[in-house]
Amino acid sequence: MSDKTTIGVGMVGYAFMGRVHSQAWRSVGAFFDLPLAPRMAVLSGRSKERTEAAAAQLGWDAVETDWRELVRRDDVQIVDICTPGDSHAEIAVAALAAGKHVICEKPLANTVAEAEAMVRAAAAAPPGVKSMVAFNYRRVPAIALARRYVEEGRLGEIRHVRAQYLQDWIVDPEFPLVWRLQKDKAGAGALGDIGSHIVDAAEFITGQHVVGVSGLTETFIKQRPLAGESAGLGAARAESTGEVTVDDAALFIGRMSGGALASFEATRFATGRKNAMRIEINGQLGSLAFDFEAMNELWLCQGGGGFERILVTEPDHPYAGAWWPPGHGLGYEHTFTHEIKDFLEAVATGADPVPSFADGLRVQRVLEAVERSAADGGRYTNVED
Ligand code: SOE
Repeated sequence: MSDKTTIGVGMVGYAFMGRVHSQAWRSVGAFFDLPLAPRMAVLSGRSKERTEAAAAQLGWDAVETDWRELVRRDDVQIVDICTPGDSHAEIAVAALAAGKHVICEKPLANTVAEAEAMVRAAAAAPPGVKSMVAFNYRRVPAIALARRYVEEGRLGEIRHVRAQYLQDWIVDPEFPLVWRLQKDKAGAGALGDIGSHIVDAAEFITGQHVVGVSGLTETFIKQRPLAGESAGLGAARAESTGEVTVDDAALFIGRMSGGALASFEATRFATGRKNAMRIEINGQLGSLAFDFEAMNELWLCQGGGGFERILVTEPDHPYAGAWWPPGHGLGYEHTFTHEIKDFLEAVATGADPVPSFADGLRVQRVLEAVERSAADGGRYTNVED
């Protein structure tokens, strides 16, 4: 029997993100020596039958069909929000007011106004109540190592950030109108869903903020078959069609607070690219390059030579020592385990977890500036504070 203090977790939503978060909650204590032992107390979803099936499969002890009940429960101290963006703000604000710690999927919200309300709720929460937005790619060991190298000054002054997030899951015009393609549910398309990740990664690695942007967005397929019941990435199809109300792709350039020039490309139309989240940083003394499709590798150039491949699986690399012997590699799911580990440590020690809701709000402001710029023919637009 463990003598660690148990902390109850309530998770809202059980689709893709809910599944991967469940995996993280289940495994984190087995690989990291944590001050708290999470208990997967309650799962919430709208359909009782489906939530019960998901809870049984994913390892949750109880279910609720109304997230408000989950937030009210005494056996829940952490609320994990894995729903579409349209409910993030409402759930987070209620949970924080009830004194629950909150970890919320990205992007933080669907609008700047919602994100601001979440930041206010985090500031007004009882002392010691923590909140974090789940930009999981910060917890890829290679990306954390890239940040370490930049902090150590190995690249010198940063001149360029070149970031791409390339997917292709909606290239087929017959792919149905799932929630990620509806503005009222998702807030934005590729821009919010995956563009937010590369903005966060660029800011995280360089320590600079995006201060202004010039952007273009496009919706290539404007009508799609309505989605059937299961609205996941591989949803069933129906006869009638509906309007796609978000961008399929977004391209923007920007200026960073430390003087770097940046370019960002987020698209779901990069045929053949499944989850190519890539970032290259060029500095005065060297460069770094990363591609999630080879996520255990970081490429480093120093002193003007070519790039050298670093296999980021050594015990002294971020997070890697907790897992397998060198060279055995990690996957997508480990990034979530790492973020849950960092969150639990912050809850236990009283440290402020990052990325904070304020960090999430800043990303939201960048996304909104891109939308304003794109609506104005790509005019350079400041990111408002
Ligand atoms: C779909 O584009 C998606 O699942 C994103 O929502 C995730 O944040 C990303 O990690 C993978 O792709």
